[in-house]
Amino acid sequence: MRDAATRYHLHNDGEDGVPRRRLHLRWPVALLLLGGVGVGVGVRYSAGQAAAAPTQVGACSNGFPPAFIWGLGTSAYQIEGGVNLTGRQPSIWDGFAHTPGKTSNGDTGDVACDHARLFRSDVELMRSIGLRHYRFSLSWSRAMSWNAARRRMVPNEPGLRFYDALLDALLAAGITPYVTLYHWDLPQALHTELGGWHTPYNAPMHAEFARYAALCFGRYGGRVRFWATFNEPWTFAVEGYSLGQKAPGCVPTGPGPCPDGDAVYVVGHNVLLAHAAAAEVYRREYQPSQRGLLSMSLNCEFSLPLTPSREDAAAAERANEFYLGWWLQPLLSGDYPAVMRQYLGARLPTFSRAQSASLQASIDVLGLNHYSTHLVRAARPHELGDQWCSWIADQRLYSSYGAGWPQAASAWERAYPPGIRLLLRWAAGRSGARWHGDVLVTENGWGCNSVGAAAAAHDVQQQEYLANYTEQVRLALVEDGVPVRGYFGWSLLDNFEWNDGYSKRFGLFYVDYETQARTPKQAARWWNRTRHCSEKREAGV
Ligand code: GBH
Repeated sequence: MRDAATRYHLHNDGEDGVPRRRLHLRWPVALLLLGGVGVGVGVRYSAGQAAAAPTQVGACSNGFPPAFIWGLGTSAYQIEGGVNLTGRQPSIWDGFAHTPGKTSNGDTGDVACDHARLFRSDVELMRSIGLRHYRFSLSWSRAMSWNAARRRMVPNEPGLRFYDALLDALLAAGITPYVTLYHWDLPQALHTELGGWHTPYNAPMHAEFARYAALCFGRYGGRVRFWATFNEPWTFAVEGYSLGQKAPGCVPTGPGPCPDGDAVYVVGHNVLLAHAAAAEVYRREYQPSQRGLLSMSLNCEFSLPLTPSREDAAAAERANEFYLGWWLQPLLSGDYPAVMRQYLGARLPTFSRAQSASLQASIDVLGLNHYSTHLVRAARPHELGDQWCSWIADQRLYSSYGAGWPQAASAWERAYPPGIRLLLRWAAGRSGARWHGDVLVTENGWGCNSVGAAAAAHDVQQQEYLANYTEQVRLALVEDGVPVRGYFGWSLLDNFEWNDGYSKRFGLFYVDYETQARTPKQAARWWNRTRHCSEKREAGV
C-alpha cells in the first residue's frame, strides 16, 4: 500500500507534464493589513524561477518567504469553558457532551482550558513563542441569545464584550486575529426551535447565520480583516448527522432528526447557502470599507489510488470530490461536482440560479485543514465498498492507510507528509469566478495521548510531524507554485478534542487540566526557533 502511494507521489513530482501554476502575489491590500506581512510582497515570482533559485524570493532561513503567515489555532468550545459566564446559552455541544456515553470519559467543555477567564495570560503565552497570527472561533451562543418571544437570536452584550476584550488584548500584543464564525457549536435553540442544519432548505437558518455574521462584521470588522464563515462543514455534516460521533449525534437508523442517509447532503446544502448569505452581506456592507478577506476552512484527508489501475485512479478522484469538491466546487462554479450528481442523483439538492451566483463570488481565499492521507480502491461490481456512514457508502470504494505510516494517538491520523503537498496542488489547480487559488493551511497537527507534562515537553513525534508537513508546504509553494500564503498549526493548547474529550492532545502547549498550568512542548520550542523569519545570509553577502 505504501509503495502505491510512493509511486503516485514520485510520478506526480517529476517533470511529467503536471501543469505548474504561476505564483501571482496579487492579494488585495487587505493582506498587507494582516499584520506585518508587507515585507517582500512587492516581489513577483513564478514557480519556475522559484524552483530554480528558491533563495532569490527572499527566503528566510526556514526556506519560506518573509511574507509567509505562521500561526496557531484554537476554537471556542474546545478552549473557552466558562459555559455560564457572560450570559452564554447552551450549544448543541453542551447537550451532546453531557449525554452519557458520547464523549470519552464523559468529558465536557464546561471548563476546558478556562480560556474565558485566562485569555489574557494565554495571549502572553502566544507572545512567549513570538506568535504573530492567531486563529480562533467565536461562540455564537456567547455572542447572541435566543429570544423566545421573537423566535430569533439577539445580540448578547456581555458575550460580545468578551470578544472585544480578547481582540483588544491580541492587537495590543501585536497578534493578528483570524476569526472563524462557526466551529461546530450551533446554539441549541436554533437546532431545537428553528430546525437547525438538518431541515431541508431551511431559509430561516440561512438568515440567522447572515445576521450573526453581520453583527460580528459590524462590531469587530475594524479589528478583524480575515474571516472564515465555517470550519470543516464536512466534519460536522458527516460525523454529526450521519456517523453520530459529533453533535448533534444523529444516526440515520436512530431516533432524532436524521431519518435517512441524505441528512448529510441536506446539512451541506444549508451550510453552503448560509455561507453565501453571509458573504453577500459582507460584500455589500462591510468589505468595501473594511477591506478584509472572506474564507471558509475545508478539511480534506487527501485520497491517493491504491493501485495504478484506471478504476482506482477514478475512485481516488471521486473520493476527493466527495470530500473537498462537495464544498469547493459550489464555491467556484455554483454547483456540486458532476461525479456527486452522477452517484447521488436527486438525493443531492439543487441550487437556484441566484443561489449559484451568490456562491461563486463567496470566498477570497480558501482555508484548508489537513491531517492525514487515504489510499483508496474502487469497489468491484459485486462489492459494496466501505459502509461506515451513508456519505462513504455512496462512493463505492474502500479506503485504507499506507502500511508503515506513523500512527498518531487518534486512529484516523497517520502521517504521510507528501499528502499535504498533493492536496494543495489539487485544490489550487482549480479556480472560479472570484477565487483563483490563494490558500491558507488553517489546520495541521499531531495528536498525542495523554502523558504527563514532563514527557510532553520532550515529545519529538509532534515536532517531526510539523517539520515534515511544513517542508511539504514549502515544496508546494516554491516548487509547484501553489499560492499558499500561510500555515496555522493545530493547536496552541491541548484542548477538548470533541468526542475524544481530553484524551488526545494536539497543543504546542501542554495543559494540566487540574491546575490549568501550560507547559511548552518540544514543538513549541521548535516553533519559536524556526518559524520566524531571519533572513538567509548567502555566502559572501
Ligand atoms: C479538526 O477536526 C477540527 O477543526 C479541530 O477542532 C480538531 O480539534 C482537530 O481537527 C483535531 O481533530 O475521513 O474517516 O479518516 C478534524 C476532525 C476527525 C475530521 C477525523 C476527519 C477523519 C475521518 N477530523 N476525520 S476519515
